[in-house]
Amino acid sequence: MSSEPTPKRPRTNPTYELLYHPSIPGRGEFIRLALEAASIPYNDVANSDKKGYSIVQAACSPKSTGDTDGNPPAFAPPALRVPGAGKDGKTLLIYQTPNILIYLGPHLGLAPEDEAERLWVNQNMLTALDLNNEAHDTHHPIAVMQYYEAEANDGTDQKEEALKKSKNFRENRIPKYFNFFERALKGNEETGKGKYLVSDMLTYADTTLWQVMDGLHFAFPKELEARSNDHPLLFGTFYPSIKEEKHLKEYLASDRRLPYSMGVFRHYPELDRQ
Ligand SMILES: N[C@@H](CCC(=O)N[C@@H](CS)C(=O)NCC(=O)O)C(=O)O
Repeated sequence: MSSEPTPKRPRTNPTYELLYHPSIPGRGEFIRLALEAASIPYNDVANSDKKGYSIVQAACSPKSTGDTDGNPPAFAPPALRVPGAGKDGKTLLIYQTPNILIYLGPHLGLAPEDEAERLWVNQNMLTALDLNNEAHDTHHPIAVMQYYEAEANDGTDQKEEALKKSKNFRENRIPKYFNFFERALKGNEETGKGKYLVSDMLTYADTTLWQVMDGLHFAFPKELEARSNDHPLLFGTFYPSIKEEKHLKEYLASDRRLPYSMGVFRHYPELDRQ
């Protein structure tokens, strides 16, 4: 799948290449949302070409000591390639979701000018990614490399632990994070109108938190429904407003937006509120 949102400004950006697993939103979605919110064209390498995933695998190969452009090895996707931005005008390769967002933010117009505000954006984005990681661990509390489903599991069942982990996540961690973000929105309400976490503009903290909330709606629909009235700005203003942002609305309705399946956010009804 090739990604070509309508540019909203003369194209001065290089053609960004997103290196991620094919067919799932996963952590790649945090990068896609930032690029889409800014309406900047990019190549979603593993989804745009059948052979694309081999490029991702080569970039994150456990045997790599670096690439021919002088970039050090990457541990895991998502990674971003930026032609012309590397050493001596070569292609830059960076990875780690937050690192990529921090790099892209100013280039995409999704970061405030003010240094303090930028740091606030970063800390909100990092906190939202912490929540994302905890959501992942609900179905993989023991071993990342083993399946959740018992029958596919080499006899190492993490279902029982997943039930305990999910209960704790739903009862303690979700409200703690949601209370925090509600307070952050409240503190910025005068400027951000409950729509934005920092200042009066859309930032990559907003797109990141929005994606985590959306994924949680998919994974834990009953839990989120039960909690929606506890956090009026988060559920009543922020979540519905961000998806109405012009370019995000177009993206979310497009076939570039991949459905949730077996990534970070999975819907196992037994892990949701009963
Ligand atoms: N902290 C990293 C985590 C990267 C990560 O866990 N990537 C997953 C896909 S979402 C992966 O392919 N991991 C392979 C591995 O950890 O062996 C980030 O935020 O980018």
